[in-house]
Amino acid sequence: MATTKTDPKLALAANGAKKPKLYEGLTREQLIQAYRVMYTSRRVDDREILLKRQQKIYFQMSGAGHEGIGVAAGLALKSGYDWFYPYYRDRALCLALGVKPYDMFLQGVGAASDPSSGGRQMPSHWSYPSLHIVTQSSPTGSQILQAVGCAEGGRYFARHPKAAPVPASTFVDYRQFKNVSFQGNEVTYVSLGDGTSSEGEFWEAMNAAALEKLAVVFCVQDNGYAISVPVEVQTAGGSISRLVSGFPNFHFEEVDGTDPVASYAAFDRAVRHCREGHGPAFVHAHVIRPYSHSLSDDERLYRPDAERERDAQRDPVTRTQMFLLREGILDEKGINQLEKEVEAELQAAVDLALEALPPAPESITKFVYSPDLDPTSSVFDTQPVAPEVPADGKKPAGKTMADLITTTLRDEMRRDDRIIIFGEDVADCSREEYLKRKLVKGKGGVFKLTFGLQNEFGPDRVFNAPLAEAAIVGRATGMATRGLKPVVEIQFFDYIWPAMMQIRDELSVIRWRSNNGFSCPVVIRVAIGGYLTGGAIYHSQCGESVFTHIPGLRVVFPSNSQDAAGLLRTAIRCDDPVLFLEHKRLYRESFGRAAYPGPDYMIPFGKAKIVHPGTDLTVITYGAVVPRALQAAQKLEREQGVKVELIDLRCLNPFDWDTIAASVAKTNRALVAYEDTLSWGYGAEIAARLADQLFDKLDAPVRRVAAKDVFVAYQPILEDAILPQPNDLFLAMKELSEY
Ligand SMILES: Cc1ncc(C[n+]2csc(CCOP(=O)(O)OP(=O)(O)O)c2C)c(N)n1
Ligand SMILES: [Mg+2]
Repeated sequence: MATTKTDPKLALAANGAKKPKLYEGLTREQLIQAYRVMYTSRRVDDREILLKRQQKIYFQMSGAGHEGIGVAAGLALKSGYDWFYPYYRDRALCLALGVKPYDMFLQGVGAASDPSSGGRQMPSHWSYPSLHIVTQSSPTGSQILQAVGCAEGGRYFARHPKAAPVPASTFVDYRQFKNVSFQGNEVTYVSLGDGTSSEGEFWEAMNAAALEKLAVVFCVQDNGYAISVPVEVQTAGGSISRLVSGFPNFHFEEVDGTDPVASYAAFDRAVRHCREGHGPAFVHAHVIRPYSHSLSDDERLYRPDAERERDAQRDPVTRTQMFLLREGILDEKGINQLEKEVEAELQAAVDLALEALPPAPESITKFVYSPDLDPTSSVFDTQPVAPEVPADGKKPAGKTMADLITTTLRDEMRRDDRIIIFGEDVADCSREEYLKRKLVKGKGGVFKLTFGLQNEFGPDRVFNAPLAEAAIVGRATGMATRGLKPVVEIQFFDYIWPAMMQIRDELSVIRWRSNNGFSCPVVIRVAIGGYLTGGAIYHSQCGESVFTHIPGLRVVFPSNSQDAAGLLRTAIRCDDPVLFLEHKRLYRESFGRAAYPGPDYMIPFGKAKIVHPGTDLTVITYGAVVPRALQAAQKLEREQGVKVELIDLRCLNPFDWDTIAASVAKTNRALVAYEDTLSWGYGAEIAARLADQLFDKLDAPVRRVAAKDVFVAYQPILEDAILPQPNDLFLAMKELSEY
């Protein structure tokens, strides 16, 4: 245990009075308080283990062995000022920051009043908004990228303070429900285990933090094991410190994390480096794990007694107690007294928590989406402005979907300083001086939809991200938690999968799992779809139903430029995360061009459009199948007099059941058409609902037309055979109308 480094001669103050002895800057009172936190932390674990054995709580995850580094971090950082992305072993840190044992027991019993999640998350999944402890999940490592985004968010507001106040806008938007706080020199803490440092997201986060010189302290709590896997099997060479040592701009510390004094000294240096703006820091703390991985694990199956006894010699709680006695900071009586007080507090907290009411079953759907701003409401129903008539009186040329998406992004960025755009290639030119010297025109995306935005709004608001999709979504999630509105781009739908963990397990569930404590209304724009002649497997995929299956995520898929403008604006202004799917084939198609609908044009989510009215058959579709189905419907009407009612859903989650139901009640026949592979696709849900709710209205089976159950091939003859064509749609419509 580190003792004072103060020269004894200097311990005498100028007036001769003895200065109180400090331990790496910590006073005796602070050390007693540190011990109280560590002891409390261990005893909360012990109480939880007992409660679990008595079947009064349902899970237990201990912070045992990690108390030293936890309390040190709590002493070096400021609660409610700095930001925290702790992991499940950070019980001592949370206690040091002000969380009460009672709050922890409430989560254990799954109480309605559990401040972290209202009974939705297992214990040790911390979330305390007023302390800036951001809701934590179970996937190892997904918090790390968000911590980077959180630090970026804080820095953005410090550099652009006028983005922070809620504007007195004529139109409601997410800002009314997103108060921003920032300090200018705040630090973001993120922790993880040694095993978690094997996750790709860890490396993406380290890279981003180093590149951006962000004030993030990465704390690896190395207990030598990831469940049963020892560190030498996990980390090449057995030392994460050695592996990360080449990252620039970092301050590095490696410390005995069972020693709170040495840990505090290391943390203090790390935090100072960050707070002074020099960049991120890395604290590698060697700790122990005396209670197995969790209550479901028995480490004696893979660790011999001798090894476990070696660890026990380093137990941080016992060591700190010995240290206090040795230094004369507390005597045995004092220790006993402190421990008795803690036990009494815990007993009272447990008794109270066991009486807490469970959440009401009816509450389960609360906070899947924003309770404040409903994007299906009339607030988002505005009319397009009349197009300007050119001087020559000729009808103005319609704008492409690409044009209107760019225009909408520009309009919204002018209106809202919290919008930032990043992704792969989205900037005009990362080497700013080329733009300034007018040596280059700028790129603005592989489809050029963000062209000119960096030029107008600057590199703080429009910038290229490293090629790392999880990082794009994870950073955006962290930024949005702080109140920014990231509108990020995934270059091709085919490459969204590295971000899937962030989308499925983080972005879409943060509001729900924190019981509305946190939210992250990010917009993810994604170029999707085939019909490209040459796009092949990896530039043509659909797969929207994978995302419509995720509660908490809005999914939009426009088929024409006016809808794209109206829906993108709703996506940006609304208070929920949105996946905005842009069909590449439609970007510059002559179908569906339209005049600029104005800077406030919005379409509510979940409102379909009847593209072609009819009475004989309902066709439900969206995206690039809309023009193909329209062609087929027009031919069927011409040749057979069959009147097809063609519905463009525009928004896939929520979708407009009322329009579908009203149409099918009238036509008694339904065909669902979509570009994605047939089986388990988006049409399956619509077909199932039709069968369930409109069975007595149907005069024919519900049919589907979709892609074959294979990937999209390169050779155009194969692509044509794979994707639904106008003739496939024509034949299916004809057959169904004759049924
Ligand atoms: C992405 C993901 N994979 C697997 C798991 C299951 N799991 C939970 S904890 C854990 C080990 C983590 O070890 P480490 O990072 O060293 O942290 P420690 O528990 O030792 O503190 C695993 C594999 C998970 N939660 N998330
Ligand atoms: Mg570990």
